Amino acid sequence: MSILRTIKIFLFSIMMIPFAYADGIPKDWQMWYQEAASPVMERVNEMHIMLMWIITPILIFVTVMLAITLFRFREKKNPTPSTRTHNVPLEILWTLVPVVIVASIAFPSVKLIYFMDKAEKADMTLKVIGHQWYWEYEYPDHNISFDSFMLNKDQLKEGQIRNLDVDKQVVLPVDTNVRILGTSVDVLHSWAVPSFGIKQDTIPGRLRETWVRITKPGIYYGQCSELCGKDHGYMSIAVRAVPKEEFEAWVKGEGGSLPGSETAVEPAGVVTPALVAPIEAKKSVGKADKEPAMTSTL
Ligand SMILES: [Cu+2]
Repeated sequence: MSILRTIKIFLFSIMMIPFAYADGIPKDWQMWYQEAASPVMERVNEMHIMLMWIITPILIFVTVMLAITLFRFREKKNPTPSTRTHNVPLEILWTLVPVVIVASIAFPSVKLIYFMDKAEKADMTLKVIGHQWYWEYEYPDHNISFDSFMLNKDQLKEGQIRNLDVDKQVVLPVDTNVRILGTSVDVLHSWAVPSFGIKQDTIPGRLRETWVRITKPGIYYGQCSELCGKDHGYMSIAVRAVPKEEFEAWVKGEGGSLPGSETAVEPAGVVTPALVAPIEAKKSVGKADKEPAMTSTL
């Protein structure tokens, strides 16, 4: 391949980056993240672009400097090397400039970490429990729980995706702040859905929190992202985001209850020990005598 052709392909690939977004699934030759479907992922994208603008000039600058140094100060052309060891203004400059660069990255980065941390005001809760090797889901506000297994090759129906589709999808309403609580009953797992900007470790005996507000209906795929044993690669995640009315119909179809109705056990937006895995629940109840219950009043 000629150099000109390589350059042409490279430039074309860069131009195509904005169009290379996938929709909730990875695609062949994908060059960017999957399409953002939550405010968190939109901000992750923005952060990524900002970082590219910072690191690309640095990369070019260092490469050019290195090339100039290699060429101009080669032994043949420069037989007597300089013995200079200090240059105060230069040393101040090459200390201050990186400090400014790192600080300009650190502030937006920390801001984003806090934004990802938890929902300001959660409308409902989804609990994710990692097992070797499948996911269990609970909707404490709706009295629903089920296991979700990846489909084997011979179970796939027309249009389903190998190694990503599952026997029972997580269904969530769009435009709703969903608190996601993650835990595990055996080893470390990680509930990761790229379009949501979520990669949350699920840890036995602990409860981790994150959140999502899905911006558009669709099916979003993910996988376990923590090496958790022999079937680690087969713990797929499929989230179907639907309009609110459709979600309510799904809840009824699953035999669940809507918050506010008579059978609802917990009001939405409150974390109680009952949401914690059985072992965690026992701990929380034990602690409740001495400390206030683990309740966040939003
Ligand atoms: Cu896992």
